[in-house]
Amino acid sequence: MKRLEKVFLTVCAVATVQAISLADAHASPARSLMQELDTDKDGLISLKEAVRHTGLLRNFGLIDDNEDGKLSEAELTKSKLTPGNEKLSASE
Ligand SMILES: [Ca+2]
Ligand SMILES: [Ca+2]
Repeated sequence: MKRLEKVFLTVCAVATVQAISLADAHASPARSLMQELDTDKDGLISLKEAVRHTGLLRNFGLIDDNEDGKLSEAELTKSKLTPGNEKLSASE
């Protein structure tokens, strides 16, 4: 019984790790940045929040399409200047 429990727990752990890495692989760069930098969870990355990410900060003004001083996930998704979006082909 003990042995079986151990095997079961190991299988669970492996499945969890696989699920996490799978989710990571599917997460868009925009989504990852939002999760990483949006510390106040308002769904926008402010200039203050972007300070922690130099690559994003450098292009902040260019990615901020509506110039409200904050980056939405939509703005991050469509801009090829968003770190991680380089591989996506430009659609313009
Ligand atoms: Ca925020
Ligand atoms: Ca904006």
